[in-house]
Amino acid sequence: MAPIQQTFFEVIILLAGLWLLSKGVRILRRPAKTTRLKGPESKSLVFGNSRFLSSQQDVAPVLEEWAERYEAMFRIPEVLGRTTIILCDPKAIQHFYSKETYVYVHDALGKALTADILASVFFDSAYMVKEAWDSILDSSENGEAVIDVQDWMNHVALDSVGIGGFSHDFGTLRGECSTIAEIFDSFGKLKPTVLQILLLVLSTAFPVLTHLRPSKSLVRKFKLAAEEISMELLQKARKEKEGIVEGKEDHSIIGLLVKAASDDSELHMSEDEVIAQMKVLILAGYETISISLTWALIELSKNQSFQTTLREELVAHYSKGGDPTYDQLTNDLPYLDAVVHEVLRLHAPLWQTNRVAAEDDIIPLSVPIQTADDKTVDRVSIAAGQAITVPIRTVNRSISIWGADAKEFKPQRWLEEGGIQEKAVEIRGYRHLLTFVDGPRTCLGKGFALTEFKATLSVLVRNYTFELRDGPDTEFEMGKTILPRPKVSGEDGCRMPLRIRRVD
Ligand code: HEM
Ligand SMILES: *[C@@H]1O[C@H](CO)[C@@H](O)[C@H](O)[C@H]1NC(C)=O
Ligand SMILES: *[C@@H]1O[C@H](CO)[C@@H](O)[C@H](O)[C@H]1NC(C)=O
Ligand SMILES: CC(=O)N[C@H]1CO[C@H](CO)[C@@H](O)[C@@H]1O
Repeated sequence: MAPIQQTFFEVIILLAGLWLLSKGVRILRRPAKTTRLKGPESKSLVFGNSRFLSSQQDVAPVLEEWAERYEAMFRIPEVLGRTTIILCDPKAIQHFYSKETYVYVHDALGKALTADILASVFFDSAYMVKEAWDSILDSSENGEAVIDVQDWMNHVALDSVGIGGFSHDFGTLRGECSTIAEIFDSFGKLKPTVLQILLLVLSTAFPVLTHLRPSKSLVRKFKLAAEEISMELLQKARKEKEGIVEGKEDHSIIGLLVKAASDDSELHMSEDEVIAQMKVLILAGYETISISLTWALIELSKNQSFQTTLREELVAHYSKGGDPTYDQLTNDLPYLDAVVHEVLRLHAPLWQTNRVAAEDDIIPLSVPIQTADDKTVDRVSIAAGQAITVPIRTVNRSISIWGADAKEFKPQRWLEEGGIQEKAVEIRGYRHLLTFVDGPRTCLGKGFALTEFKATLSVLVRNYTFELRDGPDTEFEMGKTILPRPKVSGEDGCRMPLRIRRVD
């Protein structure tokens, strides 16, 4: 940004801040009782460190370095004098997640999501990808093709969440256009405009504005499209329930929710609540899965030995019969399981959880820290209103927690005895990972996600070899969509070109 623009921004933001202050918003007030923690100096009077952090490609190493330089619990100055506290201490994180309150709607959605997952939905999607790739390879002369796997994984993720989530076939794998898919795609192609950058910075100060990121009109379009689809699906599900549509019972997540919404049920979910949950499903189940699958294919392409080991395990399994069942995906394919968990550890699609303390609290620590006043403490007071962040990505890749090879993709660590360091075992989340978050607010789609992840990889890796288009030295960077996505450094859009061949 040019210096003049920068000054202009600072003035605008200062004015906006002063205006809100005059409206009685208590943003400059430092929470009175929060323990004074160490942390980096403020880089800007107005922005604190917010703009510095949002200009970073990857904040994880920055936060890891700060945790090392200051303490495993430290504070960051943010916009207009606010602060955020960052938790990297396992005990503190466990306390933080376990304290969250249960929300009632979650309960119903959670039950529906864990009911019985039909792996066949995911195999159907995977075989549709196979069909499409086979026909691409059939028309290529040398039996190889470069394809954008990111785009294909978008289709897999959207179609699967549509069918598994609410019996709706978006049909993107068959080449149908979906408004939802187009909207998500356009997030990836956007270069942020000046206004969006401004909103981004403001939204870190005023969480009300968060929904304006990254583009207000796109977000509104998304909401409308999701509502339209939701209404349609709801009506369909209702008809099915009343027996107007014949055929088999609807086992989709939303089908189960609609049943929960019936009047004689104790749940009494309103139509609006069901629609809200469908939107959550599309948002929560689309980007996350698509990004993880893309990363899995990248990691397997970077080092062929991982790919070969995984393929051998799959071929051996398939030689005994057809597609693995849900139980087999969970229990009988240890290397597949290790690959999936290593991808989730290194490439957690959600980088952090942000919360504001609803009431005063005391957070215990596993290792005592020094406060800014040079006192040694093993617990930290938090005043209501204090913003707190758990940097999922930082903790998962932290050298102090995972060991010297923390930044390497190493599926073996999940299989070897003692492969997981003692400190990592203290992280109580699913398999010591924070990727799905711990406690009452844990990801409700974890089983759905793991099954989809494994089913898709098992078919694709069994049938194709993957290589990076430009060889093993390809550099990657993070593209900004709704969540950060991998892309080839310096290229436009969020594409991930890989060279595929059939396995003979
Ligand atoms: C690799 C894939 C996924 C990852 C890493 C992931 C991660 C997460 C995380 C970290 C949260 C907690 C967010 C927070 O409270 O701050 C969450 C919430 C949730 N996830 Fe997932 N998720 C994944 C896939 C899915 C899928 C496939 C579904 C559904 C089909 C799903 C459904 C949900 C729902 C319903 C919530 C609760 C949302 C809310 O509290 O409003 N997730 N997920
Ligand atoms: C690939 O992974 C194997 C197994 O961990 C390792 O021995 C090998 O050095 C790796 N190769 C490269 C190029 O990183
Ligand atoms: C492709 O994978 C399926 C299992 O998903 C397997 O049955 C089939 O034989 C594979 N085809 C080739 C050509 O390897
Ligand atoms: C956040 C975090 O765990 N940081 C650690 C990174 O690794 C160094 C070196 O092992 C530790 O000192 C930090 O505490």
